[in-house]
Amino acid sequence: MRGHFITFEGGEGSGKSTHAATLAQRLKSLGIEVVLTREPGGSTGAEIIRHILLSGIAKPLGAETETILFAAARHDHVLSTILPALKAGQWVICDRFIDSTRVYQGVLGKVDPRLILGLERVTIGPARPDLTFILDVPAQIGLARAKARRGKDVADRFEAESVEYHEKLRHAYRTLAEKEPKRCIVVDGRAPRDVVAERIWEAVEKKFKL
Ligand code: Z5A
Repeated sequence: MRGHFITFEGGEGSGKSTHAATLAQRLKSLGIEVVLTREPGGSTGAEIIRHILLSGIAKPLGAETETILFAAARHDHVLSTILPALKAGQWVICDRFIDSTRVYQGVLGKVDPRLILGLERVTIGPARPDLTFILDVPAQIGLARAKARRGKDVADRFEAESVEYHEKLRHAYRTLAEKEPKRCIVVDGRAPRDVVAERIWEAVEKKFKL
């Protein structure tokens, strides 16, 4: 039987990595085999492309080229990591996936939706998420958390964008969730960590009848 595929989405510092890892741990404690992965990245080829994208050197090439690079990374990730795990009956938890492209490159980057959806169809094949958590926090809070965690390191290509940009992202994620209510659940990421984790767990228990 195919395993289940859960993705985490949201703005910078919204708590995706924290809650993807917490959920993976809780599922593992029940004896479930889990692959915890991320985008861009999650496979050897995709991690190389991640460096190019987050360094910002591809930004001058334009939003379309960045979109194609994200798609190339996803193609390798899906083929090398996600599909083999799902076929083996494992659960896959992924920190960012197709909705990041739809929001960052599509809504914010104004890339033609036909290119976004065409690349999506080609790269993901049957690897469509069963459930997506959208962690919702005001941009100021997310950016402050990311900055505190980063310390003296330089902000990456996306973190360096303005607060206004990050607020638009938040709005775009909420709109996306309204369009796909069966797959997407918006979780208030401002709540304390254990409260957020419990909300996520309740939704997983309900969806997959654990
Ligand atoms: N991108 C794209 O444009 N198109 C695409 O198709 C894809 C990606 C796939 C990847 O950046 C960038 O690529 C991303 C979009 C773009 N850029 N942005 N912005 P990344 O992987 O380096 O970073 P990120 O995905 O944005 O995640 P992040 O900054 O690591 O944040 P996070 O995973 O959402 O948050 P976190 O690491 O779990 O938490 C941040 C801090 O807050 C940390 O210290 C936690 O301990 C703390 N935290 C977490 N939850 C709480 C609560 N509830 N209360 C208080 N503090 C908390």
